[in-house]
Amino acid sequence: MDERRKVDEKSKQEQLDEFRQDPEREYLTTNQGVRVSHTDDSLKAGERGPTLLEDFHFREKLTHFDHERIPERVVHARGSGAHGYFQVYEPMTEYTRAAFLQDPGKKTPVFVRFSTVVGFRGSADTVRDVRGFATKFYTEEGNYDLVGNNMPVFFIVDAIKFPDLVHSIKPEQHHQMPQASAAHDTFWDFVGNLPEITHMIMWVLSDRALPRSYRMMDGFGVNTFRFVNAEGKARFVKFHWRPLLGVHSLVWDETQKIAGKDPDFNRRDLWEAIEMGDYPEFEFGVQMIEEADEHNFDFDILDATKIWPEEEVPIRWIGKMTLNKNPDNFFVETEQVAFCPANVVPGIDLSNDPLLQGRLFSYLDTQLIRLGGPNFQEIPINRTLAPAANNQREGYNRMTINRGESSYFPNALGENKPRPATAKEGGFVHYQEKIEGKKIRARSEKFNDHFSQAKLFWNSMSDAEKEHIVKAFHFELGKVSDSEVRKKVVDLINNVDGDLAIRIAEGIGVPPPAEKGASSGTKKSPNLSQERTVMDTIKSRKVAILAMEGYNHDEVMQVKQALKDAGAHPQIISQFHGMVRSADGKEIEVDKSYVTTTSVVYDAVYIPGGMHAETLKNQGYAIHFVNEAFKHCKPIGAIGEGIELLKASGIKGVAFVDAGSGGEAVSEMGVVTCGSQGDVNSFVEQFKTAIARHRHWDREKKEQVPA
Ligand code: HDD
Repeated sequence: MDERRKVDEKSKQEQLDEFRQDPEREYLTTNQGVRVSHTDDSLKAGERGPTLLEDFHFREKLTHFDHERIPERVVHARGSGAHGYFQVYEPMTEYTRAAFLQDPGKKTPVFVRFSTVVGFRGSADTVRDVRGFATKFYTEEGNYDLVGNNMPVFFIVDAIKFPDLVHSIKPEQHHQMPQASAAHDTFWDFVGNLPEITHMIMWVLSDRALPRSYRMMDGFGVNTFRFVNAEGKARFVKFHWRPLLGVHSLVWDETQKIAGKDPDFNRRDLWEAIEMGDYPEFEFGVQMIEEADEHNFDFDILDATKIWPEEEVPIRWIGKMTLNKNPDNFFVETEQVAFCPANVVPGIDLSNDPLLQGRLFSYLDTQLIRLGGPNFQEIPINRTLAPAANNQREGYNRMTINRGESSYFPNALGENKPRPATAKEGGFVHYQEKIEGKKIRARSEKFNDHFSQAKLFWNSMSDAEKEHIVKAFHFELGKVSDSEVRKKVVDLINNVDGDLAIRIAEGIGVPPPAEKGASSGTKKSPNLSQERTVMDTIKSRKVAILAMEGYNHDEVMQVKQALKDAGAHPQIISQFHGMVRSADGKEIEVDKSYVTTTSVVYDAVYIPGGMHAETLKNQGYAIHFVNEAFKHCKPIGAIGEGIELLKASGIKGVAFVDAGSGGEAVSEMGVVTCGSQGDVNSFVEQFKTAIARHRHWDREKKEQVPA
């Protein structure tokens, strides 16, 4: 066994243990370890006199505090991290020599950071934005970083335009508004002038930009990489993550409300899920293209504004990642983690994708200043498990105590160590690609089809998804004050789909395009639609149970237990915290009160039977709760007298069973009702099915709900 494999037996968690400090230490000390006797008053010349410079404890405490902030990431400033592990399903030896992709029995530690892109570090989680999905694999051959997003394409084809893109979407220069939003003039001005952005715009205006949870979104490497096997044979690859819980989104109105009620919504969801043992799981997939087929597609496979449609290049699911531990310290782990697409291991190589090429420079460059100099790889979260050994020395915050006098190669004094490794010894050998060409600022012609895949995406959406995209355009462009900017975007979209351009124009007060655009294709790629995602589980869904004095205890206990058994998290909500009494004198503990929670943070709501319905139907809070859940297309269940609240809340267009009836429960558009004499088991089954569907978009056709 060679040296690298031995170190893998030490887990990342064990490595981090060396740096963990628990709060059980008895005495407060200075950074020099000297015990402090008093920390409430500074050292003064007399009880009412000035503070003395010699108060080293005061000075040290304040000095450290004054320097606690580091620059936030220029993009992806707001993020949340988690530890976990990755396992491959079967040896990938035929395609790659990467050691972590060979042995299904091996667990490779990972750290993942999910993020929004545009907002500052303290911005809200639920804004319309791309989500970052960056994974650091601590492999036995060194760190491999897959720095991806939850959308498979990007805004631009060449990294040289990245500063322009980011300047346009960030808050405007003169007044620093708006926060964490693309809905303003400069971004849409940029869009209208850059046709290559069109495909990505379709994704950003779709429901993908509003994930219900970091645990319920896809991940994509976006750029084209290579797999290289031990014989040196290479294939082009694209990487994918897919969540086992399916890809689910919030509703736009809901995201805006959550941004106020719980700006940490996605962060909290990830944290709580891991604490409760609902470990997020993602399957890892690859699409592979043989080198010989490089030019056999309508698109250029090095163009990051294009997908490789699954119909043409199937995805092979080769492994699974499980996130099972929250960080102990947000700053030290999640804030200081540093990802870089250039961090690859033998068996995974780069391509000439011009977006990727520029990224290879940018990440290290930004980290040098963000993390205070060239030694940030020594920060515990960034350390490799394979020992790093080279002749780099000194610089700010150097931690490693290198021994010996030589720090150069070749050397005789240090027996010529550390020396380069051959490929057989695990050395990274860059794939030998033959390159011939002129030194020019240009791109290949195939990059210039900006509309076919935007149209493919549009064609693949369900009616509800299409409607959401149109509404998103109405919001985003509706916020643009310059009508010329708005018009230019409508003209751009006219190249994708004439009808879509007309629908957008209608909502934003600009004339439709003079000539309806020619359709750029009728092809579909069905898996692009979220309608095809996993909809057979209610695991980790939050279900609100509204209960006031007089609720039906036995029924609540039965439904609550059934939901729990299926992996959901039911919570009792009542006017006040404490206990609430049932009709037959039993009690149940309230989880959240009317002032501490709101319908927008739940996935479903259930109104039990019992006399409490008389109170509920006269409470604005309860009426609004149900009403809003209905508007946001969430599953709603009601039994017996609970149905009265549905009626009081103004829900129309859905048939309820009679409150006092018997028989099976009835489910319509995700509203499940069961009479007080009815079959609660059938209610539970139908309610679970409705929750598993996540949202019931057919309700959106009934715009009558005022919430
Ligand atoms: Fe980037 C951060 C993803 C293009 C320059 N990027 C960053 C993060 C993610 C991505 C997930 C946050 C990592 C973390 O959690 O710390 N970026 C992408 C994807 C791209 C992409 C999927 C397209 C394929 N990025 C891109 C380009 C450039 C950058 C073209 C510049 C040439 N990205 C950066 C950066 C950041 C960054 C400025 C900010 C903080 C950092 O790197 O460490 O260097």
